[in-house]
Order: sequence, then structure tokens, then C-alpha cells
Amino acid sequence: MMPLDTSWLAAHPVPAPGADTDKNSRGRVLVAGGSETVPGALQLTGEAALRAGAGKLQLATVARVAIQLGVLVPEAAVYPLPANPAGELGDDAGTVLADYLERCDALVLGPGTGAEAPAESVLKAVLAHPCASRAIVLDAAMIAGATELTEAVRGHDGRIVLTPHPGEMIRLMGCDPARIEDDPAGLAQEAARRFNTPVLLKGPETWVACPGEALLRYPGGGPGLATGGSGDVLAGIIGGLLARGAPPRIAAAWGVWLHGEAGRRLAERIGPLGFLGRELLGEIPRLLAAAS
Ligand code: NPW
Ligand code: AMP
Ligand code: MG
Repeated sequence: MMPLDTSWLAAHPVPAPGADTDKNSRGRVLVAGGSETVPGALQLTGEAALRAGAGKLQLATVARVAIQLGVLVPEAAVYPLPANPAGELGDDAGTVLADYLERCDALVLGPGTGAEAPAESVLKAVLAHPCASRAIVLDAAMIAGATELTEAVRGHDGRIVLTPHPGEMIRLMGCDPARIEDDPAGLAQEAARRFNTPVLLKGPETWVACPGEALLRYPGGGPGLATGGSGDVLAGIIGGLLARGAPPRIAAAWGVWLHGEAGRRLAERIGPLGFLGRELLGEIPRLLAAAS
């Protein structure tokens, strides 16, 4: 086990873009998910990707809220997806989403999705698409799709970063909830081996596991991070770094560190509890520059 700290980051830098890059070459992120119940999650994820330095943002969400989301995030292009009666992504959302994949370097799939979203069918369509060889962050309810599609995820060559919180991890692995308490590090490593890809197990401390690589432990950015939208921001930071060309494990580790340190800074400035998920966003560029 290794500590995820500034020494580790210095030894595993994020690729630095030249001063002459344009917005397309610095990485195009597509964030897909949301629901009629949680329409704002994609704003947090998408803005986090831009704050991590990605050049271009696209958001794909249930049609009923797509236009409002586009007005809320004028920096983004917005694409509508079909919804089911619960206001979650519909069964055919994956097929529609696949048409947008050619326009992105990294896909963040899942923020703002709930239990009624068809995780397996959406993920299946994404992974079947010929352009799906790019990097993916799989978050929130969409993580459950990996459980049924283990072989497809394994075959994606370690380019899918899974970001479960404890509840999502229990569902992903079909394990006894006690394992989260008893052996979080072992569980994260088992998940990374099973899916052949980097896995973060989030919580008061976060474990970053990756097949064949040292397990990383981040001690946590403080309990203020346990707030609505916090995980959506983390997924976006990782997506932004992936779009910029960071390898998946490095993007995941940097994302965990930047998100946690942003929480620490806000705790100092505002108070240990009560800062908002969206307030994490403004901290990211300075932290990223200072650690790079
Ligand atoms: P429960 O309820 O504790 O019994 P989420 P969500 C379980 C986003 N947003 N240990 C939990 O079980 C979210 O960030 C939602 C064990 C439940 O069954 C997501 O992307 C906002 N179990 C998405 O929407 C504000 C745990 O996991 C399941 C656990 C869905 O959010 C904005 C899902 O729980 C934000 O964008 C733990 N530590 N933690 C909102 N106000 O709702 C959770 N579970 O992921 O909290 O699901 O709230 O529907
Ligand atoms: P999510 O549940 O997806 O919104 O993600 C919550 C985020 O907050 C994750 O990055 C967790 O690691 C972090 N987090 C949750 N609880 C704590 C805590 N008690 N202390 C520090 N970080 C936490
Ligand atoms: Mg979450």
C-alpha cells in the first residue's frame, strides 16, 4: 500500500498541454446521465471536467431537462436522451448515446442516475460501439451495469474507471456489506482484478486499486465531502484528466487527491461542514497547478 500524496503525484504527472493547444486537442469530455429527479448532477460533473482543464464539454441527459441544463451550463453542448416513465434514462438511451461517442475523448457515464436507470443496456450499447475504445468513468447507478457485463468491462483494457461509494460497491461485487468495514482495501483490489480496471472505493478514506499496481490510500478530505453532489464532482475531475490524456490510474488518483484537497481547503475557509458540492469546483485549477 502506498499513500496517495504529493510525492506520488510528482512521480506520476498529468500530461501538460503546450501553450498552443486548442480546445479540441486538450480533450473533449462527454458526460451522460442525470434524471428528471436529479437534473443538476451533470452540471457539477461537467464543470468539474472543465475545471480539470479539459477543452470541450458535452452533456447528454433525459430530453425533458436537456435545454434547462444547457442554459445552466453555457460552456456545454447538450444532447437529449430518451427517458423511461420514472424520468431516468430509457432502455434505448444507450443506442442514442453511442451516436455521440465519436465526439469525445472521455466519457463520464452515470452521475445523477438512480436505481430505475437501465444500467446494463446503456453500458452494453456504449461498450459495443466501435469508438468506445476511449476512456470511461463509470459512476453512480451505472456502475451496476458492470456486474452483468464483467467480460465486456474486462475486455476494455483497463480504460474504465469505476468510482463506487460503499453502497454501489456492495451491489457491484454482490458482497456482504460487512466487507466494507472489515477489509475495504482487499475489496477494492478484488474489484480491480475482477473487472481488470482501476477501481476507487470512496468513503471517509478512499482506496485506489488497479491490477498489477500498488494500492493507493488517500486519507480523506474531511466529512464535509459527504454532501450531495460531491461524488459527481469527483467523477468529472477524473473525466477531465482522462480527456487530457492522463492514463486511467493516474487520472483516478489525481482526481481523488484534487477532490479531497478541495474539501480540506473549503473546510478551512468556510467550516468543516456546510460547504456545497459546487464550491469544490473553484478550488480545482489552483490545486492542480500547484501540484503539477
Ligand atoms: P440508503 O439510502 O442509504 O439505504 P445515492 P441518490 C446506498 C446524485 N445526486 N453505504 C443508498 O442506500 C448522486 O450523487 C443526488 C451503504 C442507496 O440505496 C448520484 O449520482 C442528490 N449504502 C445520483 O444523484 C443531489 C449506501 O446507495 C444507494 C451508502 C443518485 O443519488 C445531487 C444510492 O445512494 C446529486 O447530484 C453508504 N455509504 N451511500 C440528491 N439530493 O439526492 C449510499 N448508499 O448514491 O446516495 O443515491 O441520492 O439517489
Ligand atoms: P458520492 O457518495 O458519490 O456523492 O461521493 C461522496 C464523496 O465524498 C466521495 O469522494 C467520498 O470519498 C467522500 N466522502 C464521503 N464521506 C466522507 C467522509 N466522512 N470523510 C471524507 N470524505 C468523504
Ligand atoms: Mg455518487
